[in-house]
Amino acid sequence: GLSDQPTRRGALIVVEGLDRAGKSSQCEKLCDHLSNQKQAVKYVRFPDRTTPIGKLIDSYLRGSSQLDDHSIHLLFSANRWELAKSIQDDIAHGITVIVDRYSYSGVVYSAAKANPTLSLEWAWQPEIGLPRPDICLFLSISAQEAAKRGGFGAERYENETMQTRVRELFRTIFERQHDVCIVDAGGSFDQVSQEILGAVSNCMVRLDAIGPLRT
Ligand code: DGP
Ligand code: NA
Ligand code: NA
Repeated sequence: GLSDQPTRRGALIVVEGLDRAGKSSQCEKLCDHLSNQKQAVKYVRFPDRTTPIGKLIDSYLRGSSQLDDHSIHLLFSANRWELAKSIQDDIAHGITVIVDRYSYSGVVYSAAKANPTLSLEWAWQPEIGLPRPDICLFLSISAQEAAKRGGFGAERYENETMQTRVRELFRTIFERQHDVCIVDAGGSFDQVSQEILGAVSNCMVRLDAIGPLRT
């Protein structure tokens, strides 16, 4: 009977982009949209600053502590690993998980530091085996557009030099990546959101064909 049907799994949706690209408000809109369609949905944001590891990251980002580039890189990755099991479980139970920043931010922000022993390749290693997104939406804005959206905050990485390197590295890795959907985030909120909703609904249709959550 119908009750024997396995639950259709949820999707793993990742939203990436520069600071001020509009990730968080677009994630909120996407959550609302899916909830309105009676889809179970959860929002996860990395770094998750509430865990013990997340508190170390928060202190580092606010400049209250100093850490070696490799050490902080591994903490960001550990912060994703500590939530990996719960993300997998939610997805298996039919919940779609929307993730605000993931491994792509992880490798790009660290590699942008141009530390000679912290290459993109090195930075990828601790990400291997994490749940793989069914879709990654990259919210792309130009340097000029970013500047228009207001000044930098006080956190580490919120400066012109870092943001320029981050933008270049995001472009470099996403050129090689096939399962990434590049969204022009320079348009109006509604234009951007329409593009995101369209890409996500295509992904949902393909979900059965994709099969189980990959790593
Ligand atoms: P957010 O809370 O989204 O504003 O992120 C905080 C800052 O940390 C932001 O500048 C991006 C950066 N970031 C996010 N994830 C990672 C990561 O895994 N590694 C590094 N090095 N930086 C990250
Ligand atoms: Na930030
Ligand atoms: Na941000």
